[in-house]
Amino acid sequence: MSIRIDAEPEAVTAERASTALLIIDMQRDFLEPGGFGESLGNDVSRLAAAIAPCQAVLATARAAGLLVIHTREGHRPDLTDCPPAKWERGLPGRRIGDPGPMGRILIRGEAGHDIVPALAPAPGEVVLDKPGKGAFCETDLDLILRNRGIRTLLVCGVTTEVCVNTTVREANDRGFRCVVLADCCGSYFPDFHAAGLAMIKAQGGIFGWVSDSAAVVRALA
Ligand code: TIU
Repeated sequence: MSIRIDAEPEAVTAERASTALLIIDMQRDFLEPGGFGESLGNDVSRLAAAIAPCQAVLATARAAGLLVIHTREGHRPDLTDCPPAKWERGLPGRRIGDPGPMGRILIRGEAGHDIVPALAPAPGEVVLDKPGKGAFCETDLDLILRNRGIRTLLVCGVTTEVCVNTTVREANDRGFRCVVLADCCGSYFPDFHAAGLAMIKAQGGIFGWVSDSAAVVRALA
């Protein structure tokens, strides 16, 4: 069954069966105080606005039977998968692997690494752990999408200019069509959020389309 989603630079048409919802890194470590986002010097309260629109899209995608994939950025407890160039980021004593109020920062299995409760994965949904910013880097995302015949990704998550943009760029080069939902994304920097979205839809949609939660709910209802 075809769906048509209002978007920029123009509406996008896709097949329901080949469309997946990809929710990137809606983790406590990025959205709540005491985690990785705050350790980098950021005001984490800026990301909360994305939660409710993500919930609306997630509920709609579940009802429509779309493949749902949640990603989590994080590392093994022994940090063997954390490049030194990445570990060096953040305030000393509050780097990846250091103890914080939500457990060790950005470490798999710790409370801060969990997805926020409002967007908790349901049984049967894919939860994909990734060591990098892009969701394809050193993961089996490409394999999963191809095995399920996915061609179009509805993309939500944080942060707009870091993990969302990196993933969308990687997805484009692998041949996937990306529809980024503006109100379902968030950044610690409003200017970067706006620029990150503008870069996707510029030049006739060089990396895909920009839409929003209401348009997806309308299209899938
Ligand atoms: N720092 C920042 O804006 N983002 C990240 O480190 N990771 C994600 O975007 N998920």
